[in-house]
Amino acid sequence: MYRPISGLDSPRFVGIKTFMRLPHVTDVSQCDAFIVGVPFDTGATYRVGARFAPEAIRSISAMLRPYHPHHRIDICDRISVADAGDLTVLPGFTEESIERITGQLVTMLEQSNGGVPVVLGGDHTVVLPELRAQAAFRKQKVAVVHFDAHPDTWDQYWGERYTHGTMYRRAIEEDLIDTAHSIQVGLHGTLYDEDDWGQSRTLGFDTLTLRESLELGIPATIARIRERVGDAPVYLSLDIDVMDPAYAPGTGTPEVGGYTTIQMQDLLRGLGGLSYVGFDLVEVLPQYDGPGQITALLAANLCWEFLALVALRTAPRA
Ligand SMILES: [Mn+2]
Repeated sequence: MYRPISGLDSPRFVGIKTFMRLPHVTDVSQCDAFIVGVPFDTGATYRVGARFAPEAIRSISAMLRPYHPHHRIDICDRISVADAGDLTVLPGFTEESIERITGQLVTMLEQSNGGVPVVLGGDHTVVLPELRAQAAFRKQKVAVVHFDAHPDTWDQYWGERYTHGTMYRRAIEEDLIDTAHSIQVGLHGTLYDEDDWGQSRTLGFDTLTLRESLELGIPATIARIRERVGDAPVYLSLDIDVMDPAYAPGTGTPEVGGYTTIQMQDLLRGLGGLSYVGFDLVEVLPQYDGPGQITALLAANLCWEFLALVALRTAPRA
């Protein structure tokens, strides 16, 4: 059973930076969940630099403690979590990277017998190999809860079909997503066309724009997500650009008018009890981050909420 080094035992600035001061392992067979970096950013259409996100998130994640005061659980009493390091990627070679990321994730899913990966992106392209790996391991498609400013269901950018703005369309074409139980939440920002959001609904996603979500309120947004997902195995993917740039300036394609930190904490805290198979936190760009590493700090804390969601579905160990 892996758990983090406590800041009561040694100061939190001491030591090599793994996520939350968890043990670094190369074998995830003893993990209920594992942190894994996927530092791939060749799929980005504007700013690049998410390849440096895993190290930035890990660095500030030394601040995290194991007890969750809202859920009233010690996350690490309930689940064994370790930091599995980073996957190998090929910068500049998107399709080859997707193949390699898929293979490495399948190995980890097999080794951990379905342990839950919490992926530190990387740009959002990495969701395609994540979903390919889940489908290969589970022999079934999974539902997706997708928090993002953007639908990421465009068909192509400049004739290129594999980018961080097109991979949800590719995933649906490959029949990796149970769209009937999937939802995109938080869509906002300027569009190319009136149909930019409608194309996601045409492909089968339910959608809640940021405005619709705020008009419903957070509790009703939670209810809409829970009702949509039901009992389906579900992958939760969070693009940090769903947040307002005031809270998360360090991202590749920022859009003004997103969620606040507290709204997103409340959303995630309302989503316990779903059948999670994996998570990702993508599109953090440390070189555009604000003072105090606020984007990386937020990202680390949202990943901690993901671990709590894994812990909530698991009974305490004897
Ligand atoms: Mn995205």
